[in-house]
Amino acid sequence: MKLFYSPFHGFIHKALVATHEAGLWDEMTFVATYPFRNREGVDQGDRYSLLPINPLDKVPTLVTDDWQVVYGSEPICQYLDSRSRAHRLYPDPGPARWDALRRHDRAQTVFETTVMMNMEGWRPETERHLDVYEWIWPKILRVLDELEEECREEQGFDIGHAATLHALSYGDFGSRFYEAVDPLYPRYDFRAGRPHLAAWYETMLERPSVVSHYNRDFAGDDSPEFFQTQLAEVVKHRGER
Ligand SMILES: N[C@@H](CCC(=O)N[C@@H](CS)C(=O)NCC(=O)O)C(=O)O
Repeated sequence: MKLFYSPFHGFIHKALVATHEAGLWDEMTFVATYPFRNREGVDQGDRYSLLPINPLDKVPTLVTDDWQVVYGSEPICQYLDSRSRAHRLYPDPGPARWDALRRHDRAQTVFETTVMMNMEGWRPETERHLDVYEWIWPKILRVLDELEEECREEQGFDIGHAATLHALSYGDFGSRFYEAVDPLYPRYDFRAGRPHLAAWYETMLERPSVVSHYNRDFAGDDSPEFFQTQLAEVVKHRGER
């Protein structure tokens, strides 16, 4: 299997957590893919374009051992979970599953809207749209408050929790590393005033699937040449199917 993903390990990647939790880490070839800038902040243009296998040109994109392309983090996590030989992240159909999927969707929306705010910050300061921040931030704050309530109870670990770690850590990453200064809540700390959420998060940082990559250097080859070799292999095998 190959996982094309952006190797910014300053935040927790749901697809990497799912790979690790499933016990499939050693079977995965991790292919560094920069949709925009690399880790040095240099725009990569189309040197890492996934267009031959994904019309959305987005990471993460998974290629299975049968050369099937699965894109979108949610289908990828479901696929990995279906092959799990360790900790399952998706409960069977029933209330526990619907709750996990609800929390997953909530976190995914927080993540994707935080990406939107970060990208808004790439514009020159005078061209940023304040209404984007005013629309998104109240949703995020309500979610954080709901998380604080939920974390009063003992939590298991399912796809909703993995997605929550992804979203919260990405928000941290955004406020620490992006040049954008949020006009409403610069350098916002989700832990402040939310002790139960803060405690849960700290505990989660010790989970092996998080330790696997979070705040660690990417150890592989992140050159465009390696990316292109891996992509060409996929295109070739798909052409032969
Ligand atoms: N719904 C997708 C969203 C993934 C996503 O937003 N990926 C971003 C990187 S953070 C991307 O590849 N952006 C490139 C682009 O939109 O051109 C998922 O969950 O996988």
